Parts: sequence; C-alpha cells; structure tokens
Amino acid sequence: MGVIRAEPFDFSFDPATLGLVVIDMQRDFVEPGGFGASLGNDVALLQAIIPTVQALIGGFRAAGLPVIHTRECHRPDLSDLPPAKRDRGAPALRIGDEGPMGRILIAGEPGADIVPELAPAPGEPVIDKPGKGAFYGTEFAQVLADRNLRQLVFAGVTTEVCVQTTMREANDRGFDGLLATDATESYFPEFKQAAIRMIIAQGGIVGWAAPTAHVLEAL
Ligand code: C5J
Repeated sequence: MGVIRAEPFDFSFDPATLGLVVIDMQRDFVEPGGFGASLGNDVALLQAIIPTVQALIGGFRAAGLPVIHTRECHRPDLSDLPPAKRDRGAPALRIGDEGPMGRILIAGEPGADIVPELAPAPGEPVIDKPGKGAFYGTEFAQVLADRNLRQLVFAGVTTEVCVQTTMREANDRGFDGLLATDATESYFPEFKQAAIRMIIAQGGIVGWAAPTAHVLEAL
C-alpha cells in the first residue's frame, strides 16, 4: 500500500489498482490558434502546466503504472455531436468548422491531437469522448475494468469542466479520485480554485487533491 499526502486527508492506495488519467491535453485547448483561443481564452495558463503533467506521466511510467489519455472530439460526420453542443452561443468557430489546426475538435485533425510534449506512449489507451465526462459514450469504463483500476489520479484541462465532470462520474461509479492540483488548469483561475474546493469539501465528497510532488513521492 502507498499513501499520498492529500486534502482533505491522506489518500491510501494499492499500486495494483492505481492509474493516471490525463484529460484533454489537446492542441485545440492548449495551443494558440486553437478552439480554446478562438473562444477568447488565454491559453498561456494551460500551456504552463505541460512540464508538470509531463513529470506526473513520467512518474507513473517509471513506476510501471497505467496512464490513460482522453481527447474531447467528434466523428468527422458529426453524428456524435448533439446540435445543442454545436449551436451553443455565437462563437467565431464551431465544432466541426475548419480552423487553423484543421476541423475544430474532430478526431484525426491536428487540433484534436494531444500536445506533442505529452504524446501517449505505445500501448497507452486514448479515449475519444464526445462529452465532457470520459464515461459518456466511450469505452473508458471497460478500459479501467480491463486493468483492474479502482483508484485514479487526474490531471489535464479544464479543471472545472472535463476534469471535474470525469471525477464526479468516477466517484459515482465507486472509484477513488485524486486531483493533481498543479497538473490541471482552467482558463478561469477562480473556477479552478472553486473546483478544487468543491471536490475536497464535506470530507472529500468527490475526492482528494494534492500537488504533483506529493503524488510522485508516493509512487
Ligand atoms: C472544455 C474540456 N472546457 N476539456 N473542454 O470545453 O474541459
């Protein structure tokens, strides 16, 4: 057994059931000229966590523990894109439109790729998800079951949207989830802080939170 120094209390784990889930570290969200930037967001905030996410992934790989990646993206024919998601608001670019990195959030397009610094290693699962949560409409639950994973460390973007949604979905399915607080980011720093507080409130109602250094020292 291992223990990660965490809030609201220590996170005890069995290395045999522990995995890392890296959410949506995609060019469209993180790089200038992508979807996130086209919505008026400052992507520099998200770019800044790349080295920390890299260190976290490196720690899991070195310990021989599974790393799973997700990407928020849709089929080229948009058959998995609800009109409500495509038509929301009046953005300059909508999902499926041609953007500077290919069609926005479409599987196989350059913008939907994970940033090169965090490229999945051979054999690491990559879950393409049409929603904010990684369980909806995907094989994620099966991928976790196949690897006997019950305890998950979460990293990636954005904290209060896809990361928190997936942590909540995992929590409801009986997983223990810990958020690596400096390996996740939001376009809105106050939303990140609020999301962390929501996760650990009421005795860890959604899960745990700890900096990457605490996770790495425990692996
Ligand atoms: C968003 C995500 N924010 N990965 N996606 O639309 O959080």
